[in-house]
Amino acid sequence: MLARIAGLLPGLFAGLLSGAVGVCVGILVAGFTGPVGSPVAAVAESAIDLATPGLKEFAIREFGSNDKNALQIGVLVVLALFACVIGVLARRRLGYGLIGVAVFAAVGMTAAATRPTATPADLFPALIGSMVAALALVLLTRAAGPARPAASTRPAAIASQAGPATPAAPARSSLRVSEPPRRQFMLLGAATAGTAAVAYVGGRMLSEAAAVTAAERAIKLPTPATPAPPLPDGVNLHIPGLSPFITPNSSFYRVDTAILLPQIPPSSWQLRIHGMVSRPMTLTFDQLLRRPLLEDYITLCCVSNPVGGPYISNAKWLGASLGALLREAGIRAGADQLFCTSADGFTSGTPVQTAMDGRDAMLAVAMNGTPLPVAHGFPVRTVVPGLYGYVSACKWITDINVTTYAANAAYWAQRGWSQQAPIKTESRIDVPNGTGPVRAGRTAIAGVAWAQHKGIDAVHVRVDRGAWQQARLAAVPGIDCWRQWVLDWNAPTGTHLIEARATDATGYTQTSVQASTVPNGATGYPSVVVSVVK
Ligand SMILES: Nc1nc2c(c(=O)[nH]1)N[C@H]1C(S)=C(S)[C@@H](COP(=O)(O)O)O[C@H]1N2
Ligand SMILES: [Mo]
Repeated sequence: MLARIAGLLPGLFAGLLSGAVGVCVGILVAGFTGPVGSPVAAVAESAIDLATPGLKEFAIREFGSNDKNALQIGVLVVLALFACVIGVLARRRLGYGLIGVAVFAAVGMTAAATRPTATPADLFPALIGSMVAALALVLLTRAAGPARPAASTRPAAIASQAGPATPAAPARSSLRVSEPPRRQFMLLGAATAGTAAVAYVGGRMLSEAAAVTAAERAIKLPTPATPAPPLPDGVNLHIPGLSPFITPNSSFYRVDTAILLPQIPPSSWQLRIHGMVSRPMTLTFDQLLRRPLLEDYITLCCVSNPVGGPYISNAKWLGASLGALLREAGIRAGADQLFCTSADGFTSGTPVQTAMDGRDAMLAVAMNGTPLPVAHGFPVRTVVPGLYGYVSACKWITDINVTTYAANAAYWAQRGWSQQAPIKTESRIDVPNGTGPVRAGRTAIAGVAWAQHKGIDAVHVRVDRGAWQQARLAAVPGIDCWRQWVLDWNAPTGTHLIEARATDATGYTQTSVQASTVPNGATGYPSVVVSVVK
């Protein structure tokens, strides 16, 4: 009896593993072709359609809102049993097993094809999954060696007839029964299981990402209660090579610790505000959208942006006032830090005072008129004008713990960066960029300058350490964003050093002292060496 079961084991394993890799590859393919053709889901949905009303009621009664999950588990159990049978049959005769896989394929493809929104592409998950299952079945069955349902008993019988004169036969038979499965079979089995696991995880990630993309597209952004001021004429000086006033989302700089971007469906997003507050609260995405929204042009900048570096961009943000929310929560005396946590575990520490001093600190939901791209924090992030990103711009935010700086150090503060980090008044030269020669004669030296929440009052440029010349400033809609500037230059031939410096509205002029980015932002004049030719 035991021997008989042991004899079935390779077949059972081969069947189960083939079925598993087939289903998982199907899920992976559905990650590309869309959820409609995902094999288990399609079969489960078809089962619902075929079920009698009485059966449906039973399922809803017994499993409640979990009825769909229960059904998918049911489909998987049936599938597993079927796969076992296929595996055992395949050891008798490979053809039988393959017919079984074809039945699998037919059921899966029929289920997918009859979904109301099915397209031809939805046939691929079941088709490709079944092909992979068939391949696995062939390989595993071959590696398992010849079937011996009878062989496990028969040699012993022969041996007993043969008597003690032929001891080799019973020895061989007992060896066969207890023989460890062949190495090749084990290795193939492990490889199949590994493939199934990788396909499953990959498929799930793809379908989650697709679901989030769909949810993102479906969001209808409310009109802001406090719209951004109209963009004045002349925010763009229209100089080739100069950074546009608004950075398109696709070229907005990105800095984060995420290897895989968090995929958060807005329907499951929640923000908890707790800690040193009188009225802790939890907010859903819909509740956030129903609040009066404000809109502002805010330039985000990374503390690790070197002088002249690229980690700075400007966008029009839309979001709910962070200050208003905090007032509703009621900040208790002594709290000085908003310890914000992202869905991926990153943390940032924003000063309570800055978030509540009336500037446009917000829980942003949109960027340049579209919902936040996933890479920039979908569905919700903080944006606080005037502070470097690591202390103000928590993407994928899910939690705000109102606390103190003494009690909690956020992600980068634990790694040697300052707990408080206002953005330093800085400028950058975009044109000329120093990568190629410039023609002698009239040309533009142009760039951007920023002093968020202070405003830029002047930019000066000097060539070859000569006198500082005042640049012409572009228009700006407010003080939270960067400002373009230009100086007309009559360029003489030769190699020249161009430097710039910005002065903000508090009267402070950016320092010439060079500091590195650690611990709270780089300083020094931006400079470009340019060769001017005839
Ligand atoms: N969740 C999360 N939020 C984050 C970060 C991060 O690593 N994870 N990086 C911060 C840093 S250092 C910066 S400069 C800004 C950059 O925002 P962006 O990628 O949208 O430009 O996001 C901040 N928010
Ligand atoms: Mo940053």
